[in-house]
Amino acid sequence: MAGIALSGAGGQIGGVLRPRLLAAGHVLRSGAGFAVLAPLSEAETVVPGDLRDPDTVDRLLAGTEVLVHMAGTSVERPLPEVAENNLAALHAVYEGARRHGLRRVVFASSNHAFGMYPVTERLGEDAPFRPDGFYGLSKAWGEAMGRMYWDKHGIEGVALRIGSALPRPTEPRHLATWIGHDDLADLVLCAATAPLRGYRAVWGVSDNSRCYWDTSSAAAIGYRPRQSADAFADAILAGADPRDPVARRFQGGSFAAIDYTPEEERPGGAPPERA
Ligand code: 15L
Repeated sequence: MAGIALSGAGGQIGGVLRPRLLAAGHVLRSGAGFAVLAPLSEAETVVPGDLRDPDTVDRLLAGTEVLVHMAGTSVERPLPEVAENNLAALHAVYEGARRHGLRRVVFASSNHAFGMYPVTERLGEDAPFRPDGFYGLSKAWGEAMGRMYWDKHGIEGVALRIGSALPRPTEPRHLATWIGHDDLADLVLCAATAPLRGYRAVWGVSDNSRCYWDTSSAAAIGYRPRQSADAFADAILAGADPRDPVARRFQGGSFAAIDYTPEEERPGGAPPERA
């Protein structure tokens, strides 16, 4: 296939994906942002610059067919920062995708678009958004943008609701949310290459028995996780749980607890049910 553009190549997930996408035989144009990156092979071209600048986007997308958009703010931050990096930049790359006739955009969404669900609920592909902050809210907006660019402009879209992408799970929440690096790369490859005429959102998580999410939509694009947090459960459950009581209640964990208004301080007092 024609090349893949990878934004956010200078980030943590970008560092996981670059060697694996190259090893899978893809030609990469890697958007480095402000990081200094050396190409890993002759099959990789590094493109520096700010994605809000259409010239940067044009250089990133030239000759590619699919954009894997991993760039942006990846933690909870004040809304103006999130709006620049996750809303304005996403709009800029989608408009670039139109200019360059890209077939598909794979968008790094996040479990934090659903972080205010209680940990006792299991969510399907169609669960309504319940963001746990401005970061999660930006991902709900990004998913809706992917839907819009398919419906209005025919650009295929896959939103990956990524859990905790880490080398290994390190705390009790990760027993539900972990996605190992090899699984993440497999998922991205499926999302970039699976036959799909339309838009689809899928959960991005390893084969964890304690998972909060129904992974059948990811299976539908060919994803078969090979890693599982279960292997780490005994060691993790024997240790301390770093979450405060609010973080323990909600799927988003510590993100849900940021700037959380306690029930007794809310207008009208505590709701009848906590969820
Ligand atoms: C994410 O979406 C974040 O980018 C990352 O910082 C982690 O918080 C992860 O989710 C998670 O939920 O563990």
